[in-house]
Amino acid sequence: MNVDHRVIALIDMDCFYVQVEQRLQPEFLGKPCGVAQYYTWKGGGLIAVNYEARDFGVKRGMRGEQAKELCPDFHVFHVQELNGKANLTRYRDASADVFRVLNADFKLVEKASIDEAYIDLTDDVQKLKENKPNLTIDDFPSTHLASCTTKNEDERVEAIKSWLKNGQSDDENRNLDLVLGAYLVERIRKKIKEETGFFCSAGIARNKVLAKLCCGFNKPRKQTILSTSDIDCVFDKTPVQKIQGLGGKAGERVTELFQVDYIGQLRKYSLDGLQTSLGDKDGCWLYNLIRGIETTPVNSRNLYKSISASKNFPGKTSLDTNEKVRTWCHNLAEEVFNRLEKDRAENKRRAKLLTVTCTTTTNETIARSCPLNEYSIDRFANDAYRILKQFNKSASGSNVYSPAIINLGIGAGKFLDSVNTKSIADLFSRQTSKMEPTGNTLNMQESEQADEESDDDAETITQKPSVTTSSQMKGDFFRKFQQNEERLKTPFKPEPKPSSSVASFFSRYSTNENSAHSSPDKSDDRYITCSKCNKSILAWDMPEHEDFHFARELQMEENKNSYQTLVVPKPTKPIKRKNETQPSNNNQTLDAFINKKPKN
Ligand code: DCP
Repeated sequence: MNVDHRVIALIDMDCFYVQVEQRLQPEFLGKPCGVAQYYTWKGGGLIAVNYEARDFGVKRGMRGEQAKELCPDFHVFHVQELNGKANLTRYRDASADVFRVLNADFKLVEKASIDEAYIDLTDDVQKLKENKPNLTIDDFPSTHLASCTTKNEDERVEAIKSWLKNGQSDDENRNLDLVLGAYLVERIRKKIKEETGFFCSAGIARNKVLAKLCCGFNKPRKQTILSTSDIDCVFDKTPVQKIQGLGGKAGERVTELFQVDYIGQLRKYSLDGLQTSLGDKDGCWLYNLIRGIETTPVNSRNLYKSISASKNFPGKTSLDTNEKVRTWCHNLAEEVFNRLEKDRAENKRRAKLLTVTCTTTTNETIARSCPLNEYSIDRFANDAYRILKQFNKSASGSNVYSPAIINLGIGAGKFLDSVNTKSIADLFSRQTSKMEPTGNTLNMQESEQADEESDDDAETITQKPSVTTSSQMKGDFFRKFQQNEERLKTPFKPEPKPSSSVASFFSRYSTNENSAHSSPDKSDDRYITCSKCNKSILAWDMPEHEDFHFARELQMEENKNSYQTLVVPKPTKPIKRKNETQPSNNNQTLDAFINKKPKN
């Protein structure tokens, strides 16, 4: 298939957490509201703000009290907490509701974040075309064009009408595909509203990057088509960092290196020119992207590969007594247990490996696993504690835990399908006997950190095979910064049984530019430095950020075939990827530029 002829949509829920709260308390519908997480200080930090409140200038990141100053009627919902941790269950469940609707109607749906999904509509559009539907402008009540030429409603209507009417010439035919895609998206958005109560917006284009970009053009409750013929004029006004994959440091460096502000300004560079600075793959990726070509496929993703909970204990809150370690083993075990039970009911499968990770004040990271024979909070907590006890260097008999723990995580993975696997118990017992040769001594599976991993490479969702080929355009350099497409690297694991339940927050974390802030103001107390990757993270993103690291560690472990000794030192210098092409001139290449150590 020529990927340039694909029709891709991105669906993005509007002010998602607020809508979830309003669904529970409908009396707040239509009123200015926001959702705050953690610190009750000054009304809590806002992580979601609805559009009514945005009209008053209220923004994400503000404190609830600040919002009330701008908008006296502002109402703050608070994220639930469980055992001192943010509990996102409510939003995950709401997300699953939305994905159930999407999966029921489309085959190729990719969860991009808790409230975003890509859909490959190419085949659906072809089928629709064969049926020669008699569509009118009334079928497109909320469809807009990301065009620089259509300026008002009349022009929008005329353009859509003409695309519908003249599906003959090559160009028009391609626009017809997009407009048919837009029709399908109008329909699914309506269905989402009817079945979940949630409003959403969408972008429809030829590839994921363009769909993501134009989705934001007419939020909320609207959708936007970005046709190939409009790319140049749109790109001329699009800041480099607005492009998916160029949002973080990669984008910053591109703007510095090429002295450009807008992505369209890069059009003047030849393929050779871009490749000389960026390397072959990334230069080629960018060269094509500017011309509207980006071939990353929509990958269906379904189930979690792991379920985990973790928490940071910075400074004085570090876990420095056996009692504290035991308590937190229990708290985290409880969260994991609850999510596992739910997963078992929904997905008919069982995890068979329990993993504990911790980072200590001496910056050592420990990860150990043991068989998971039964779902029980006490069992999880006891196993975790027994593992951790072995790393306590304080004198025996003392209640001190040393070195103290500053991050603790418990997770479960290696899922078995309990429907198709007859003898899970057998398997457990076989494994247990293999791993626990003596009495009640707990044998631990140890893990190691893959040396080529960068911080954003976690993937915890099982993928189904993709129908299109993987993009080879993005090279290692951009991939390090890519917020969404790293999954191409993930070892493919066929999913035996498609499921409508899609629930993971890791991709939301990894797609969210706000989560890891490249250079925050040091005095900004909203940011905390992650002890694992040294990134500055918004305080309210920290629970997910920790889970993200934890999941990555768990997955690395899952991907291993043999039991090996683990040492996970804290990385002190940038890790070089395997097969990374060396820049021809270290001082001139973007690669060298990015890997350069900060001056202070
Ligand atoms: N979220 C979060 N922390 C952040 C950003 C977002 O917890 N730093 C949560 C709250 C959001 C949800 O994720 O409701 C989805 O994030 P989006 O960035 O999609 O923002 P919204 O859906 O809130 O608003 P929009 O309508 O602009 O997409």
